[in-house]
Amino acid sequence: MKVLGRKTSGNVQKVLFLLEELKQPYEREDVGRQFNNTQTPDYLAKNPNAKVPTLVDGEVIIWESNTILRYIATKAKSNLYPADAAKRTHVERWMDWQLASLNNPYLAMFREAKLEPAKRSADFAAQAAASHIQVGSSRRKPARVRLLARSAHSTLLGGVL
Ligand SMILES: N[C@@H](CCC(=O)N[C@@H](CS)C(=O)NCC(=O)O)C(=O)O
Repeated sequence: MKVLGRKTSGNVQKVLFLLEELKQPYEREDVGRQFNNTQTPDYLAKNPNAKVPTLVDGEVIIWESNTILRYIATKAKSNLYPADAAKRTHVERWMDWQLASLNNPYLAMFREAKLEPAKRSADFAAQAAASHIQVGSSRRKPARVRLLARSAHSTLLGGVL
């Protein structure tokens, strides 16, 4: 399998984490942002959204990171993506939740968290709380964003990850 995508992308990283976790052999090629190579006819033929990651597995070409994760786990018959329909929903609901409910507010918070506190919007703290995201700081990382490990979330995030 070949992962097309820069390793600084979170969506690429989740694919790499799964491949490593399942000990699957793979190659990775630098694509995206600073490499300025997502608008080529060759890449657009593989991924019409011009985003990363894209997975190439022989004749099979897949875009959308969560779809790629499901493909890899299914192919490897991993219990990270259970065959049992009911058990599987426990993984899928969090993947769907991440995409539909967490991702956009998280990205907004992530970008704003890098700013000096004085430059953040007035409702930054309220938005962070509403989106289950906590912004903190440490000496090593001036701004960090982390998902609150609330009991409601930790059951599965903690259980699966
Ligand atoms: N929903 C898509 C989002 C893909 C996406 O937005 N990827 C970002 C990186 S995280 C990207 O391609 N940015 C532009 C670039 O790197 O050229 C997925 O999960 O694969």
